[in-house]
Amino acid sequence: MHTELELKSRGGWALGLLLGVALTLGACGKDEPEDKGMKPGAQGEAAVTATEPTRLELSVKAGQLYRFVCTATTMTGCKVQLRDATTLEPVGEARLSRATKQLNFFWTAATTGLAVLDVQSALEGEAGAFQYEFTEAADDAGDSADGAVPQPFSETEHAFIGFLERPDDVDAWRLSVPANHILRAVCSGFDGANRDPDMELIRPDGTSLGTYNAVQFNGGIADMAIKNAGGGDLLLLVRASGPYSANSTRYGCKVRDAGPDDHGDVAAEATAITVPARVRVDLGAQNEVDVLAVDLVAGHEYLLRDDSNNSSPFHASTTVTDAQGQLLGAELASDRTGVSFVPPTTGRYFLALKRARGFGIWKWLIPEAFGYEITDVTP
Ligand SMILES: [Ca+2]
Ligand SMILES: [Ca+2]
Ligand SMILES: [Ca+2]
Repeated sequence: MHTELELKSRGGWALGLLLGVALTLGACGKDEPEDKGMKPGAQGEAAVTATEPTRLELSVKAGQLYRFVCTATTMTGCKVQLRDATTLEPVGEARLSRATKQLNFFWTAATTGLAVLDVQSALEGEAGAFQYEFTEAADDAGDSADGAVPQPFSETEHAFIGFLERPDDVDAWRLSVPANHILRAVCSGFDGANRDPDMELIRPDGTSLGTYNAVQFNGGIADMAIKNAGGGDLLLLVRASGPYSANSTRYGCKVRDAGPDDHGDVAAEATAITVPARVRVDLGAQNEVDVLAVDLVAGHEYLLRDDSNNSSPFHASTTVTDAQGQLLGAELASDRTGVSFVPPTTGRYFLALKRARGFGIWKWLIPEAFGYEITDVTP
């Protein structure tokens, strides 16, 4: 028979809680400007109606970078509009998450005081709920060698996430790539298709080794592959690309060491082969050259061909030089049909192979490995 007592004590507890809330609210209502608005570190959950955005007031300091993360829980995505705290006019464009539930909105406060953010569903006219987190932020990687942030680099693929906090932000990531190894990297945007950031690989002195954008496999190349001839750390630069929704954008990168180049790039580092030969040649890296050395007999006819069992129009083309470095044939079409070469003198020749496109329909990824053949077909 203690039910009534239990109810009474519960009622007392609830009343106490209400009083506490009222006192807290009273304390908040003292109208001290510096106490206004949500403080960095605030997080919570809120709802939007189909017609009205939810207006949030945030306490900010001039010159400070802030991050507001909206994660849609029962709506399609988030749309955020920054407004002038006095006039309530929009400041900058509204940002919305498209393919993902989460929107990371960054901005630098122009003045100290209040910032006003309107949150809506990314889908116009949709009601729903979202979670938010408001924090101070800092650029995650410097723009150049000085502020570059190291990332692990090995034959095990390593993935990391970065943010372009400003439309003109550049993030420099430092990678220790062993000499003559091939780095493979790809960075993709999280904000839907065709919104991948631009990538560039440079040496710390600023020398560019190549650029890449992952949009639609960049016309048949699934990632950025660059050989680190000579060694030394490389910097992966990530920046917004033209068609990319630059501001407040999260991206993910994957990097890995694809191992050493299989054949040297110059005659002095050529792989020696003996006729007849069939050699696997990997030409996956940008502008890659693989050089083979072979001894040939004057007046014999040699067939140079790519015996790759692929249906693409790509092949390894051959540039022939003699031992003195004299050019005897540039980018010969050593494709599946093959091309013949008759050496003028007996001696050593160098065959520099490069990936080339011939005739035929090509629909998908560009092949990287080729089966290069040299045979004596003297009649
Ligand atoms: Ca950044
Ligand atoms: Ca190679
Ligand atoms: Ca090579």
